[in-house]
Amino acid sequence: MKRALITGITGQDGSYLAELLLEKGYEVHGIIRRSSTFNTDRIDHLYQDPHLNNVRLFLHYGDLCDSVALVKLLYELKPDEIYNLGAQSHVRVSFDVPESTGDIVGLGALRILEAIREAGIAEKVRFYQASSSEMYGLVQEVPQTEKTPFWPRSPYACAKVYAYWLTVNYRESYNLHASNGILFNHESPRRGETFVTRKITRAATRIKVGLQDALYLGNLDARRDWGYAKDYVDMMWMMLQQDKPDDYVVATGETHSVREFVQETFAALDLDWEKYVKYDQRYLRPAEVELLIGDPSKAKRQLGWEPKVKFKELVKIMVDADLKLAQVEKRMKEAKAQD
Ligand code: NDP
Ligand code: GDR
Repeated sequence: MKRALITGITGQDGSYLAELLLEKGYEVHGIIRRSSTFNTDRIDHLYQDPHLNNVRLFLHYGDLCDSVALVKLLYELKPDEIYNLGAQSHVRVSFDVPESTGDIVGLGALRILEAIREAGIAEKVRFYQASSSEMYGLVQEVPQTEKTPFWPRSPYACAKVYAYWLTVNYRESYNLHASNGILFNHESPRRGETFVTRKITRAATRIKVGLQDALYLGNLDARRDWGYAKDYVDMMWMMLQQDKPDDYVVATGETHSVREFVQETFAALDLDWEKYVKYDQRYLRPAEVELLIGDPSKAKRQLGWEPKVKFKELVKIMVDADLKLAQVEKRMKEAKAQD
């Protein structure tokens, strides 16, 4: 049985990747952070009592800022595959907490790579680094490919560039099977609620059922290449099944503005978006990434990967899920009012 370790298992991608690996028969280990409130919502449905037989999901306390814990864990587990998904992943927030973002995203990747060497598993392990289209930042070329130069525009993106090059460097220096997935934005009903797509689908569905009356947003003109998280975790796994490590763009090849995402969402709910969407400058970034559109042809050519879900279907998946959530929320509110 193959053994995988996922950092960031409690996040959007970590939860889908854990599902995928369990389906494939892996033993899956995840690093979680101690928190005063539960932070395992996205993986609770996968959790099994460790006292039972045939358990294949194991959670370990740890942190990308704690080298000793990482070395110990890698030494004990000796995993076949490591997926480094842990991050302070919010671009706007990285301007507020640049140092800790750099510590987790940049040095965190370094700590895992060094832990691989320290644990003596560099020859057998395969390593995936969650690189990001944010590294392209200021537009140099359209669409963006594996060869497009980086021009990061936030502390988050600068840290991701550092982690990207470390991954390449450890591949070249130590012959490590280390690959970068340069993933463009990918979304789902499990997306964090402060990222723009989920913020929009949560708000519009709450407006629909009468729980909210306005949605405040920043820059509506920014354009993103939005895909579906479930499609993208397939590609993470595929990259580590190749004989040779490499770097791949993972994208849909389409770009849409935030305004179009708003329009599509409100139209799906039969609402006039202009009545509800308001501007708040607090959601602007000191430096913005205006246009992202990826060229996934290398992933298709070499690995046969193609996204199944595109923009309109993605919006529908998210709206349907959030509408159900809003309806439950409304019923709970009404039940409380009757108490
Ligand atoms: P999320 O923000 O949903 O999840 C981030 C995960 O990282 C959570 O499990 C979080 O734990 C964990 N984490 C945060 N800080 C630490 C730390 N100090 N030590 C260990 N773990 C930590 O991100 P996504 O799932 O959306 O993204 C996964 C990865 O892919 C990230 O690295 C992100 O930067 C990158 N990426 C994402 C894209 C996207 O569109 N989603 C596109 C390109 C790259 P907790 O739950 O406790 O907060
Ligand atoms: P991004 O995602 O920064 O691309 O990073 P986000 O959804 O936060 O922003 C996308 C675009 O929407 C504009 N925007 C707003 N954004 C947020 N969050 N809230 C708002 O109210 C709002 N109004 C407009 C933003 O300015 C931006 O242009 C995501 C993260 O998952 C990263 O971790 C990942 O690396 C990249 O995608 C690829």
